[in-house]
Amino acid sequence: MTDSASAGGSERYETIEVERAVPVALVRLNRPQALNALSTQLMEELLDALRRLDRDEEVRAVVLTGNGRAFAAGADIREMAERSAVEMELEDRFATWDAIRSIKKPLIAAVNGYALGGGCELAMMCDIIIAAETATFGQPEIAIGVIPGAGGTQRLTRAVGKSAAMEMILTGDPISARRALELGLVSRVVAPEVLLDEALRLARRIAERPPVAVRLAKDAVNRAFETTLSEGLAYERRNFYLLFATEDQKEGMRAFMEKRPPQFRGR
Ligand code: DAK
Repeated sequence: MTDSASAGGSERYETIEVERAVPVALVRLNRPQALNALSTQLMEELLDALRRLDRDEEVRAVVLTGNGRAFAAGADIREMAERSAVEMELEDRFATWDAIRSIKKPLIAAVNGYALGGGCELAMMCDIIIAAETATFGQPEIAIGVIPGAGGTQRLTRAVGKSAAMEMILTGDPISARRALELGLVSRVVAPEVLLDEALRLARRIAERPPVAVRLAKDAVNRAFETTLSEGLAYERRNFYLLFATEDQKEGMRAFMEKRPPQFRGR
């Protein structure tokens, strides 16, 4: 089922498209003439859509992709070019970006083309990245006189290690999807024509799993980037115990013992 209207109204957005195909949803960045440059409006619309989908009980995973030949070629350079440091600091556009971290449901980036600068950073804010063979990843900010500002120096370094991150960030040169796979930045590379099918298939597979456990698993994995091993293990354990308070845990374990498929209800 595809139902854009009940996604909260794809028609209300000018720079993204939302397709609700329960139990998953597909969000497309839609400024192809600017290679989906991440303008303030686009980021605000994206956050609004993701928050609505996060609250939508029927949607259990979200795929994010780009229309045209880019996932996103970065933040909108035209919008930033003449800003002063004080204007940038006062506007605090990072608040929108930071808020994406609070989305609880799994986000899968289906990277169809350029994922550069903020585009690469946005992909890295997702939980899983799948790339088309034709995709390229890079942090080219150095070439325009700045550095990554939406997490690139931190998330890329954690994803690919210091040496490869330094190469990419100090040269600004992009890497291919194959290289991104070798480095562990993405989990799969597929032919461009099957990218969306693969991403949606993965989203549907996750959507079969008990939703509360999926959310708490995402939460625990993300904690690994924030804390020490012993604190992370304690955090994992609390989430593990918490799941014994869900009906889905009882259902999952009983279904196993009764040799039948489980019926998860997100409770
Ligand atoms: N911003 C604005 N427009 C862009 C753009 C961008 N990042 N990237 C491409 N475009 C536009 C081009 O200007 C062009 O527009 P027209 O001239 O047709 O009007 C159109 O998209 C097609 O691009 P090209 O003609 O350049 O296409 P090519 O195939 O020749 O080249 C390219 C493709 C991806 C190699 C090239 O477009 C390119 O180098 N783009 C810029 C890549 C880049 O430097 N990205 C990093 C931007 S800095 C922040 C959060 C995040 C960030 C900053 C602040 N806050 C919350 C405050 C992140 C910063 C960045 O990402």
